[in-house]
Amino acid sequence: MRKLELHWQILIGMLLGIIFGYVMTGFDWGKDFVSDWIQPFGTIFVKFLKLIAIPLILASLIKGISDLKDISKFRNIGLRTIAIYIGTTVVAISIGLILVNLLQPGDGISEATVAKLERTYAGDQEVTSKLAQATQQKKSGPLKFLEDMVPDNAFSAFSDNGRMLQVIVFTILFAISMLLIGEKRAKPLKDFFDALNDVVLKMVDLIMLIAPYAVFALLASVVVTSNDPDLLLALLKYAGVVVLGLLLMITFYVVLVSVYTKKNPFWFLKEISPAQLLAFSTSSSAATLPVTMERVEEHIGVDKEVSSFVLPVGATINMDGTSLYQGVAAVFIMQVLWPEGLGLSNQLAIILTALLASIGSAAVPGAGMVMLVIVLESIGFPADLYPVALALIFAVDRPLDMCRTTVNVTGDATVSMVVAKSVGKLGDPHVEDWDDHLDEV
Ligand code: DAS
Repeated sequence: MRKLELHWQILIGMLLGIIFGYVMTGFDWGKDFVSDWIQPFGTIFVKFLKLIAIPLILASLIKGISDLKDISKFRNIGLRTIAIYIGTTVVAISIGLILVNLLQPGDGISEATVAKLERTYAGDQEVTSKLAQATQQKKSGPLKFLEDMVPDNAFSAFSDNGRMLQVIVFTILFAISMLLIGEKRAKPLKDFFDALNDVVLKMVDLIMLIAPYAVFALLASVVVTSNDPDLLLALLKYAGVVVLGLLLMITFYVVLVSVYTKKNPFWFLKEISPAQLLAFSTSSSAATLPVTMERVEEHIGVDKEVSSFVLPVGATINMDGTSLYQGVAAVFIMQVLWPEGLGLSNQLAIILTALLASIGSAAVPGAGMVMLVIVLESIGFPADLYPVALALIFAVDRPLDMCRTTVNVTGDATVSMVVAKSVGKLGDPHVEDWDDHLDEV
């Protein structure tokens, strides 16, 4: 297995996991066996990746910013990054809205199917907890996510994976201050964080040794917990519209990489494929971030001065896949439950609120669906319809989350290449192949 390139190893692990999961669904003890004896290995792998995400952000951001030597360069990279992130997210939402209005997936849903979905999921524990999370989120004002960016205690921010944006804000302030005290005074700190960065990247290599086996466990547990096939079929057109939109978004990235950076887009997709496959398997941009950073820096050639800022920020605020999904899901729900809400003004409002909602979405599984309630809220969706609205899309949310997280990660990698190219920091890859890394391990 070790001789295969990493993405093939992961792909084989995924396929075997899917097959194993389907085989297990044939036994009445299968679901319990997978959740008791297989799923923990996937959970451990995701926990390892999350374990190093915060130290990696800290070390790489400090190294990246302190390497700049000049704050104006950081401002230049920061402004370009935010502008391009907003641009790609607006493109994503627009693609989603055009497709869902053209293809009308809501037309095919019968009253009987809505009633069955409502009976099956409206009271589901996960749906009600997502509603509760969304209600909590709704209580806060439109700029709450800005307030939340600033930690009131650095140590608590570092101790909680969900506060990645707070870690980034603290670390940027810390790194800029290092620049301001001068290279000589900051040298001991810079040497420490440079070494820490190398150590954490080597930890990524070690953790990735178990990736093929871990994705086997992750996919097997997704398959055995997937919902009743007939409901999945009823939602197939809706899921198809989301996936078609996500594929068009990948095409947009491929064109952007090819036209602007002049790099071979298929080489680009191959080199980031391990990160995409992990994003698909884990449904978590945050868990995938260490691998995304390693692939973009070592295999694409984006300078750390750019990747160390663009990727951590992207993992938390740039979710093109999620925003596209929210555009499609919001209109699909209205097509089925609230046709009178389908006016142009509401659809334009969806572009803005899906942009903000995707910025506010956490980089963890299922976050996009929670923030969808914020999008619906902004266009005056009837409050009493929320349980059945979420029940309507819940059955296919996990597979769609896997797909949209893959696009989120691909978008971050694409923007890091575009920003690097625009500031002359897109070089040649350092490592031709992952095995070169593994041979060192
Ligand atoms: N799973 C989220 C992520 O990690 C995306 C989402 O829930 O839409 O990117």
